[in-house]
Amino acid sequence: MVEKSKTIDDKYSILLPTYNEVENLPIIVWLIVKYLEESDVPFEIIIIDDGSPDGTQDIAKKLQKLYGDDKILLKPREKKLGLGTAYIHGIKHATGNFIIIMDADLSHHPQAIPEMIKEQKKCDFDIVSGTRYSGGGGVYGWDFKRKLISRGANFLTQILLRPGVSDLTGSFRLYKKDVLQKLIDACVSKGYVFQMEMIVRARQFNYTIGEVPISFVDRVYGESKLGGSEIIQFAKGLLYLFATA
Ligand SMILES: Nc1nc2c(ncn2[C@@H]2O[C@H](COP(=O)(O)OP(=O)(O)O)[C@@H](O)[C@H]2O)c(=O)[nH]1
Ligand SMILES: [Mg+2]
Repeated sequence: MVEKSKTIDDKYSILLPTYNEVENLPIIVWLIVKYLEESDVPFEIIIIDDGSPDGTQDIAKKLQKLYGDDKILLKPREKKLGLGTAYIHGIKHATGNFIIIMDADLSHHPQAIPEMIKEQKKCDFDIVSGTRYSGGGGVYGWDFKRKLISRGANFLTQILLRPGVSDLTGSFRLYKKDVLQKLIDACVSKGYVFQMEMIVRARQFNYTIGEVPISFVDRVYGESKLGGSEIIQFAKGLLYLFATA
């Protein structure tokens, strides 16, 4: 539970990028609303849908009617333009002073959000990262290959860049808005490696980072967009960071 606090001005903008998440969107939105209302924190959900052919936007419109257009903001784009730019697009419309980024496919459970908020307040952290690789965190439903890729990517990055954060490739995080904006401006990579570059750059800028253990559950509905080309891109991005950071 997040304490009813003195910082009444804090507001949390949750960015939900979606591509073909028609089954997942109503559930994730319901869960976010439930946990944040229980915690009594001001928030808004910004849905960035990239022209999903499965009707995700129709569902998003219904959810907006249901919860109100102050709680659900729809900022769609014409076609699939990638996750990195979806965040940049979403941030432009955020009215909160904190941004939470998470996947819409139910891999990230909204119950961790109040914990991230609490952790942030503890030391006024610039960033709080959900971690699958320390404390009670974990990964469920991935096959061996996917686990190996994720672990391997984290391991390699730890060795090469020593960022001091246990989960580098995860994408369930809370940022101060101005911090996220600066990091996005500084980051050069696109795709899977983007999350890792954000943390590496955060270290360069001496931002403070807290961690909250999360359980990551593989998506039940729909398909992952991680493919072989993403893995190659990740390796290239890592080497680039190693050479320049
Ligand atoms: N707006 C937008 N969202 C995307 C795009 N690609 C993936 N997503 C969303 O980003 C989140 C993570 O994608 P996902 O395929 O689950 O990646 P994985 O968890 O690494 O397999 C999900 O909510 C997707 O719907 C994109 O090009 N545009
Ligand atoms: Mg996923």
